[in-house]
Amino acid sequence: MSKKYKATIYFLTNNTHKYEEVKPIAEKYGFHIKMCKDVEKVEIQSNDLLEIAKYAALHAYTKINKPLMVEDAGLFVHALNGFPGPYSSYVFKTIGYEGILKLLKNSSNREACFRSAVVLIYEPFIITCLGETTGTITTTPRGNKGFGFDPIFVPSGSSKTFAEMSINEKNMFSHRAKAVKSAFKKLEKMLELGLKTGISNSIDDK
Ligand code: ITT
Repeated sequence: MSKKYKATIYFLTNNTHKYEEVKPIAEKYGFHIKMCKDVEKVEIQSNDLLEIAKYAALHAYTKINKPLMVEDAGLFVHALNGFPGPYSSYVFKTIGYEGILKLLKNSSNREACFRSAVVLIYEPFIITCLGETTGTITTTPRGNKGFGFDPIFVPSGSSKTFAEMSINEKNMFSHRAKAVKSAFKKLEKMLELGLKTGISNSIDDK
């Protein structure tokens, strides 16, 4: 690592797109982020994204004992009473975004939102943050960037789908960027306070 970072944070995810989105944000706050695939991400069944992320983070932390971040997200479609929400991963694998478009075929209500829950463990701190982006579901898919439901989601304030945006553009709107930014902001504050009070005597890489 040539640049001087405040610390390395292990990002527990199998999704390279998520890693690519989070990396520039982490670096802006001075943290080096490393994708961590060698520890299992245990996903409990819950309606609450934060509960899912918390369990996965605590479970992984007992294995790696290093600064760690977990992020869980989902698409919540209003006309479908919030479906697929926390089941987004399974729904994407089974019916894909085409399935969501079919379910909404006769619906004039295209409102939806993406939600993200982040858990960041950096001893002695456990930081949790939420991010939400409202928007609409298109009638046909557009764009070939990103992943998951990106081709059918247009965030409020833009006319492009997430799949038509570069990572930097998506990060200006996304649920993930909002949650991750506030997590790093909080961590920065905690570390400053810790240093001032002498609670934490080192912010070097562990
Ligand atoms: P992990 O390894 O980090 O769990 P994942 O792809 O399973 O990666 P999530 O559980 O956070 O990610 O998200 C569940 C699904 O929701 C994901 O598979 C996508 O289909 C969808 N999703 C989440 N965030 C998205 C985004 O920013 N854009 C498009 N689809 C998204």
